[in-house]
Amino acid sequence: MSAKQNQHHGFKSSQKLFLFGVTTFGAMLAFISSPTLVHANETDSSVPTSKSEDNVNISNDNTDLAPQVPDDSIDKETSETATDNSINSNSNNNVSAYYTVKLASDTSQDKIVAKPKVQPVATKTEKNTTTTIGNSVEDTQTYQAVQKVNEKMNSEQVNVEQAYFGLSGDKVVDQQLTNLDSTTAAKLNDDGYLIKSGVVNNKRTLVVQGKDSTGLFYAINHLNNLIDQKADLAKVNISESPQMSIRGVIEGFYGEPWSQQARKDLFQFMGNHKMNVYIYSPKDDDYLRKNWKDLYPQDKLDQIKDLIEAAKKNHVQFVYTLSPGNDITYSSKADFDKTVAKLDQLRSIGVTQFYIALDDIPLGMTDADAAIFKNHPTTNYPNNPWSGLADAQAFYVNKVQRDYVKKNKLPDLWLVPTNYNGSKQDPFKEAQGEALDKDIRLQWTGEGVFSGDITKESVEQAKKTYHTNHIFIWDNFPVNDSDQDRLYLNPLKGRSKNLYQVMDGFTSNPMVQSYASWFGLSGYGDYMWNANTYNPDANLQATIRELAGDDPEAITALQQFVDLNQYWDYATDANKVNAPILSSFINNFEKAEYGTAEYQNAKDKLLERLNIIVALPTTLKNMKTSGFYNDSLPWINAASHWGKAMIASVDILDSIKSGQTDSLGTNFDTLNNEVKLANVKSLPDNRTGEPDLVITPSVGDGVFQNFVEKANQAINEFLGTQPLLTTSRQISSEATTDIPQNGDYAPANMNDNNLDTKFWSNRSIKKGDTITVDLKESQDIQRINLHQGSADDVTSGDIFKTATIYASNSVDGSDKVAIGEVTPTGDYQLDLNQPMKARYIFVTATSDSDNWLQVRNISVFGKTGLNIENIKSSDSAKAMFDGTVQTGYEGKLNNNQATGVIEQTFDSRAVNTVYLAGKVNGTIFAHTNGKWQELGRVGSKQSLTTLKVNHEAIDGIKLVIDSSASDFVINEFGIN
Ligand SMILES: [Ca+2]
Ligand SMILES: [Ca+2]
Repeated sequence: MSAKQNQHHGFKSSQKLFLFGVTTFGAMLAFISSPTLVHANETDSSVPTSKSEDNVNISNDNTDLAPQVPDDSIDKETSETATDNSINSNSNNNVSAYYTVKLASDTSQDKIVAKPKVQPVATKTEKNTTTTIGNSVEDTQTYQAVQKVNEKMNSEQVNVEQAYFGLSGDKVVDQQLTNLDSTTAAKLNDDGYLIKSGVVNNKRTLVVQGKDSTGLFYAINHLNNLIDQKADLAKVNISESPQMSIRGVIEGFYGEPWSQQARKDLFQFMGNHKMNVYIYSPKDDDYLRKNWKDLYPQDKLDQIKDLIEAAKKNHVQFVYTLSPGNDITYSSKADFDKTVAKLDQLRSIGVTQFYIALDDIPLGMTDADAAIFKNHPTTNYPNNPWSGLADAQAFYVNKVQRDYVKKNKLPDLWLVPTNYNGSKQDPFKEAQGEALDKDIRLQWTGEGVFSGDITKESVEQAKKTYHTNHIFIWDNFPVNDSDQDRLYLNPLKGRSKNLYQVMDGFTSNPMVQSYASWFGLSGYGDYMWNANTYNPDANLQATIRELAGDDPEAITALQQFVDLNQYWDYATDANKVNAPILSSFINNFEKAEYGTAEYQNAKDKLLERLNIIVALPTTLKNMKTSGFYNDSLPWINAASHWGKAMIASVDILDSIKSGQTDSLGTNFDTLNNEVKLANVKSLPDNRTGEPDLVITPSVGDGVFQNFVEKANQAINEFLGTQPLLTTSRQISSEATTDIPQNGDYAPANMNDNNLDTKFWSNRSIKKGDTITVDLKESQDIQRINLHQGSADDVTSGDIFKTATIYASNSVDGSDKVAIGEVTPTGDYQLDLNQPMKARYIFVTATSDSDNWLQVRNISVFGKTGLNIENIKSSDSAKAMFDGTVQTGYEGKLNNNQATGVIEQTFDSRAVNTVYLAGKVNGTIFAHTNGKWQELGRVGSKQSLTTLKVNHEAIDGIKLVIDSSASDFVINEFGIN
């Protein structure tokens, strides 16, 4: 990509994708920032559309999922009630063999055996239900499920005398439906079902019919729930039919793949939520991506086979993905043969649906391909720069579809293309759309890689630009591989209710935490089944109950924990919320007038709520879905610490209002300790597989921080803190760099003292990249201020991951001395303990980064008045003098035998008090009339000390830290 291309305004957002290594492609930035694409956007309205594509009705295009293969067929010979074994049970016209199950109500449920044990018809009693299973039910699994529900009906003594179960077209079951004046399941969409009841021949009758075995499976689950809810089964009238045929999950994130158990538990969850597709595509399974040409070794193959079987039990189709794009030669026969060998291996263990993933791959071609696939004009692009690659990929994918999938009579191939988002016309989509086999089904992520909302119009447009009638959505929700500090427990929102009319379905890309993903997945299950009845909030509450179990304390706890994880950055503004439940308690507390009964009540309620949060690690331990607890524990622990910090904050605000400030120091101490514990890095970076715990879990969606900030602000007001700005001469300098620049973002922009202009690299930061500041002559320096990234308040983005600042007197750095480490903040300031002589300053990256670099300004200053002696700290001294107790300077004595000194001198001024917020043993002095005067002591307990100075003119303050003092923290040291 050239620098010129980088200037395109689309660059910034696309770069973000790349930087954060989203599940989807950084590679997309090339498309997004391509000047040709700009052209495409401009000409978009004139793009002719195909008439035939305007009138697609996908809702009638039922799934081409592989049919459910019957399990080992039931041994009908053993049935005493099989009346005609000679009849082909598959034929809708010849149904006469029926199995009637009559089980005693005391039959224990674990008596289920591999082969169905068919009982003779027993005489009806008042208590028991006579159950008839239509011979349309051929597989053991379904048969056993009916047996089991029959046992349950009997043990629960439901209000039904006879029950019928069968599939669509089953004559006897159809007859019962007719007797009930009901239609049959024949006209329902695949996977639909009926549960009907009424009186037939004076018997209270229940009829359960699935459109197919999956439909019956769902019906039985539904019936089980009705029984659990003590519903009156004599008054049931249910007809359910899915709006979308593909209701799935794609395990497609970066990071450690889910465990075998987590996947199996997921399949069961999916079955219960009527989801029917699982796409196996973990980015870190080397055999499907990095080493795709290698066959699985037997043990790995066995594991996949085990998964396939577990999926099948829950009527979930296991789809296998191959991602050959990293090193394939699309035209190579050898590579195609490798593909066939791999797919054959997977087919041998039961996979029938295959999927080619061409996401996150290099945008080049091998020389062999490049010689064959030349760029050529397409309908709207006379110079189509992507047509060669698009053709190469289409050649390969079409060949897999034609010479493997169709040849073996498998369901049509699925594909995620390299260019998988946005509905606007662009050269790649057009070129590939014109070349691709029309039966291949495409995945698409919506207008964005993450899409806050997805509309019917957008899908219709995408179908035109991709030249396809077969599209389904890879939805990057609730995936968190690019935001691994977050758990997304917010319900699915922002997908139009009418999407089912134009597309086949969704697969949700879930989180690294499999069980925590169930919140999002439950929403997909409901939404994809019937978007009209899907209610996000009701779904959320139902999922809370499902995962929490029966313990009311666990339900309340989970409700509160879920509330703390509701903000999704990509949601449309209307759907963004920050801990709404907790916020309402805080709002009531804040708006109540101090001293009123309302205030006391609101304070009590808030504290009660905060105590629920504090107790989360204990109460959630008792929740039913322990996998969720284990997945979420780092967030649960962090929330608990925030809860404690919040309680201290309530006390601080309350005591300052009341004037009873004795406990202020203790509460300030608690607040600081708990905030520190809440910020412990307790998560690994799963994306890079770094085993170290390097990420702080984010929880509370900013609500904790805001409230704690208010308590700190109250302390600031109590102390009268203000920034103690020391004046210092800025040294004129010239900044240069060896890092290539992006567009007009020249190095000279780095020290024009204008924060609106910047240097911008045109690539990611590499270890050794250096910014050089030339001070023209060797002179005293003490402060360096670096404004990096897009704004002063950023802590990530286009900033140094790690960098060292050196001072030197030679341009080659031969005598350079490290003087500071740049921290990840947009406004980094280094204050040296004492001034030092230097001619050059170097800022050198000490690690590679996925991020590019922006430097808005770098300036160097002379003596500042700061003097620090015998203290070791990695914090910026600025934190002691920035006017807020929220930032602090932690350190310890270099030499324990001597005292430490922190001294700040400034222009003489009239002062009322000298204050110190911190935890340090020492003596405070003020400089007045040319000498240091002792003002008082500060102790090692957290203190908020104010010392009167009586309006004397002073020009310096000093803290002498006792020798042998332990580690200390100084939040703020200043005057007012
Ligand atoms: Ca600038
Ligand atoms: Ca501070």
